[in-house]
Amino acid sequence: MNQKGLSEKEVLSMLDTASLKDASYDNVLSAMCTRPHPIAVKAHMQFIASNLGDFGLFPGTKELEENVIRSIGELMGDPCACGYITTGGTESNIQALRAARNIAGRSHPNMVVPASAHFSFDKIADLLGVEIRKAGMDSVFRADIGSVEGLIDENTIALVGIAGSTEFGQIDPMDKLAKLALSHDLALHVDAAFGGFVIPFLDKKYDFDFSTKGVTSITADPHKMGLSTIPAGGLLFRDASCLSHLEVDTPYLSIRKQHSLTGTRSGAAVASTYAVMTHLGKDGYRKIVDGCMKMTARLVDEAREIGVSPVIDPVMNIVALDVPALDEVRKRLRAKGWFTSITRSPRAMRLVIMPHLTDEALTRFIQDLKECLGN
Ligand code: 0PR
Repeated sequence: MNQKGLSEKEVLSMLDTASLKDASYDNVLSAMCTRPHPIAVKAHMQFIASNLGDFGLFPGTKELEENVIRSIGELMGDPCACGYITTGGTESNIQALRAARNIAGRSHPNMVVPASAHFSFDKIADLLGVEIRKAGMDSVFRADIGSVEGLIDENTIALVGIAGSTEFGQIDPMDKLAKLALSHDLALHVDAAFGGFVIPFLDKKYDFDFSTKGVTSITADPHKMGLSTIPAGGLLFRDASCLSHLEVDTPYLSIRKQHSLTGTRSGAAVASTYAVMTHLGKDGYRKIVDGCMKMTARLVDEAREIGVSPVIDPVMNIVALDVPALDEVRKRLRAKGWFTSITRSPRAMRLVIMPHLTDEALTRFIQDLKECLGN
């Protein structure tokens, strides 16, 4: 740190230099985050000093959080669900499994997740001392129910289902996982970090939320397709008593107990989520999801025209394209400014069609892809 501070102008100019090095999202096809909605940014700034870690000081923000949880709960099939706004999918997944572990009280606990689970579950295994068992996939990259069942034993505390898998955007057969969970008396956590703000707005209906009996907790992130600001994750439990299994005593705060993983936590992200959800409403989100799905369909059609097929028919706005000479093509696309990512098995080009993508950008991408393939 400098001994003497620099002027505001100097500092802001340094920030400009740094921000110019960052991706602008225009050419980003690898991210599950996007530019937040302008009203989310305004709300975030208004609540920039609010700390829900000590919510006795911020009852107004706390009310907004209760409202937001009710709205997300309603979207997830249970307006009475309880929970809180986390820092993102990782924290929500950690807390859901922590509650399940504490409730089950096994000495050598294990969880059964599909092989498609996000890497946050590897962190959970390490942090919580819960063995991770990875079940196989069916031919379209959904959890194979036979494989899940085969991994359950007397020390299993929870099953995990993914609604919007990170690599393929696939939805696990939640009704079947729920039946398994109920018959073995296990928690069923649904990771809808991405899909939570997509699936309710798709034309096709899927079992994935609290309307399916047996689903005990859900992750659904406002800072992904919810268009809120970072860090805004959603964690919901069907049963309010689950939160008490996460509580610690906080004798010197304005509140007696705390159930969040972090101490100090952003009230700004809560206000931002409240603002964007209230402003867009279900119709607004449907329009956004419709737009992303139309672009996804166009991408698949036009990729097929240049000889590239998707690994599966996309369920949501995530496409895995079976591109020959994948590494070389991605390198060439990168040189043209595009950010793409990959799936692990099979290796394919993974593209996430977020609301920041425009039809014009998609036209340029297809043209560039065609050139990079050497067609
Ligand atoms: N669950 C699922 C299904 C996810 O896809 C992700 C993140 C998480 C949990 C964890 O969420 P947080 O990152 O909020 O803790 N999926 C993206 C991924 O790993 C996150 C991401 C977002 C990556 C933007 C890159 C990026 O630019 O691919």
